[in-house]
Amino acid sequence: MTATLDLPHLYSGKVRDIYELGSDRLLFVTSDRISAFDVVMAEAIPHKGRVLTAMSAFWFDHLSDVCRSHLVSTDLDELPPEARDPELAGRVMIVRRAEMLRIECIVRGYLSGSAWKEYEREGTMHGARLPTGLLESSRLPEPVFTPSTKADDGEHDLNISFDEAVGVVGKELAEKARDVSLELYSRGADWAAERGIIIADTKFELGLVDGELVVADEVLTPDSSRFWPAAAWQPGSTPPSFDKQPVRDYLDGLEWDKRPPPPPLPPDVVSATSSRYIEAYERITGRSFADWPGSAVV
Ligand code: Q0Z
Repeated sequence: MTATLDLPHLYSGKVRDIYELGSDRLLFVTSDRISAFDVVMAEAIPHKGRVLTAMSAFWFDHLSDVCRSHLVSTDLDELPPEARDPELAGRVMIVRRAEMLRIECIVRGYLSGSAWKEYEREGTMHGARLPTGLLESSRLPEPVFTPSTKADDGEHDLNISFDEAVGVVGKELAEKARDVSLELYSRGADWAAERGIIIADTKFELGLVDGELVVADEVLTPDSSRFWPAAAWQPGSTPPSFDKQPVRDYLDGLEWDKRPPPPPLPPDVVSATSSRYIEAYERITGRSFADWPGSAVV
């Protein structure tokens, strides 16, 4: 499924690959791969790469008054002819090459994951005291910017204080990054909440293009955020993730030590997961996924 493109390769993540398109542009290709418990599954989730691409494109446009983005085009026809593989339709993004900030801009609206673990132990989140009596998955009094530094491959990112973020990117940029991240999250989370999806937390990757701050990478997708079905949210427990729940449920019922190789996923788990991704896209955008490029490709 990974098309080996005849372009200079720049990076690969678990589910995405970046190629160079000249000196100031990059090509993002999002695959249908899925990870659970930090392990990439053997099976692809049909349409997942296209859903994530479509959702990021929606948010970039919807939130363009908050911050410009790196997105130039999702149109396959704008690629060099030799790269126009129909198999890539709907899951490519031509982007401006940015000078990436060396911090991860995380915003949390709900108490979950590592933030909940810290609060449980210390009564703090990211070192700052929170009100007592919050539960796992509680909504925070207000969204909080909790930056981290990019760790080396395979390592977990490290939480840093706002002052440490200032040390990495400077005061002016750190303040801009914080303000933009909080506004992107608040606007996106309010929008999604009206459509039955809680975005509990998210990670933005910001960069500079010609000295201007832009939002890069993917934005407010299930892969960069925790999406919860609002109907299943109940403080005191962790709701199922909107998208990966069929995979998690299946894996939880097995005796697997969460180390590669992953167990094979049954076809019904794969197709239920695919449907969940498409449902998240359609709920958030109000658009039919059938209208996104590549749907007709067999
Ligand atoms: C994004 C990442 C991925 C591994 C670099 N517009 C940009 N200009 C320059 N660099 C980047 C971007 Cl978005 C950039 N990442 C994150 C994405 C695989 C790492 F698909 N790294």
